[in-house]
Amino acid sequence: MKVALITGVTGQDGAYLTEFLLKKGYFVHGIKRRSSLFNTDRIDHLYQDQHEDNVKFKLHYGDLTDSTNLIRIIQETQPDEIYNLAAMSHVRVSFEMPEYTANADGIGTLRILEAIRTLGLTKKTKVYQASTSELYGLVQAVPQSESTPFYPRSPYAVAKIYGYWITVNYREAYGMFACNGILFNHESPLRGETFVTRKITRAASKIALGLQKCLYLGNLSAQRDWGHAKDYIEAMWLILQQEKPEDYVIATGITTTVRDFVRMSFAELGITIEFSGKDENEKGVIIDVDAEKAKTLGLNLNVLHLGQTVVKVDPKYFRPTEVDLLLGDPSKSKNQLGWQPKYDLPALVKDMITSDLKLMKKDEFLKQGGYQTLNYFE
Ligand code: NDP
Ligand code: GDR
Repeated sequence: MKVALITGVTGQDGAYLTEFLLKKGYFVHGIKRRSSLFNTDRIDHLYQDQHEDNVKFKLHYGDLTDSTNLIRIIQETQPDEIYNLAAMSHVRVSFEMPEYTANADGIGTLRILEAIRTLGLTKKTKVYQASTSELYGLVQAVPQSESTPFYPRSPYAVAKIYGYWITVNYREAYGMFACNGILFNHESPLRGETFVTRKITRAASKIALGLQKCLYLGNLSAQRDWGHAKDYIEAMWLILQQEKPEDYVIATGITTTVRDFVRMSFAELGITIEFSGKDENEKGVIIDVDAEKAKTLGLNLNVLHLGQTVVKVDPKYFRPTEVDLLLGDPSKSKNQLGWQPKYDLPALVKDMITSDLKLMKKDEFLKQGGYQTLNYFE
């Protein structure tokens, strides 16, 4: 039985990858951080009572900033494959926490690689490093491929560029099977709530139910190459199953503005939005509602009115330096890995809206029953 160790197991990708590897028959170890509240929501359905026989999924407390902890976990678990997914992954937040981001996302990668070397596992343990399209940053060329030069635009991207190169260096210096997946943005119903797609699908669902009036966003003109996380974690696995260790771009090859993602999300709920104005004064207004569609979704769009402003710009979400355009060229991964995504953008939006509408209806139901908030101090 193959053994995998996943850092960042409680995150979006960690959850999907755990499910995928368990289905493939792996024994999966995951590293989770200690927190004062439960942080395993995304993987609770996969967790087994550790007293049962045949346990195939085990969690270990750990942190990418703690070398000795990582060395001990890797020694105990002797993994065939390590997927290094843990990171302070929010680009905007990295401007507020640059030093921590460098430590976890940059040096954290080194700690994993060095632990493998220290333990004499360089020939046994393969490493997948979660690199990112943010490395391309300020546009040098489009579409962006494995040979496009990098120009990072945030403390996050600068930390990840260290992770990228230290992975290449350990591969070349010590013959390790260590690879970078340069993944473009990938989303899902499990996406963190403060990333733009999930922020939009949650807010659109709430607005359609009359639970929220307006959605405040930053740069609506940013363009991203968005795919589905379920497709992208499969590419991670494929990268480690090849004969030779190499780096791969994983993307859809289509780019879309944040503004269009907003339009598509509302449209999925039967609401047509038109944008007007410029920069900080741009706003999105309802110009039509599709009563038939709303009915099939169990929505009463009477809570909305034509001309209602449902999207506004709040400059606090602008970034000191922005990445304007990401568009990946996935030719190498399609040709060499045989990777083929199953979801396109409309299918992704539909999946996220379906899931968030269900969640928000639950909220609405609880609110009607008087259970909106739980006050611990009552
Ligand atoms: P998430 O933010 O959803 O998950 C990040 C995970 O890392 C969480 O489990 C988090 O734990 C954990 N983590 C954060 N800091 C530490 C630390 N110091 N020590 C140990 N664990 C830590 O990210 P995604 O799942 O979306 O992304 C996975 C990886 O891929 C990340 O490295 C990200 O930077 C990278 N990436 C993501 C892309 C995307 O579009 N999603 C695209 C390209 C790269 P906790 O749950 O406790 O917060
Ligand atoms: P990104 O994702 O920075 O590309 O990093 P995010 O969803 O945060 O932003 C995408 C674009 O949308 C613009 N934007 C907003 N972003 C957020 N979060 N909130 C807003 O209100 C908002 N309004 C507009 C942003 O300016 C940006 O241009 C993600 C992360 O998962 C990284 O870890 C990963 O490496 C990259 O994708 C690839």
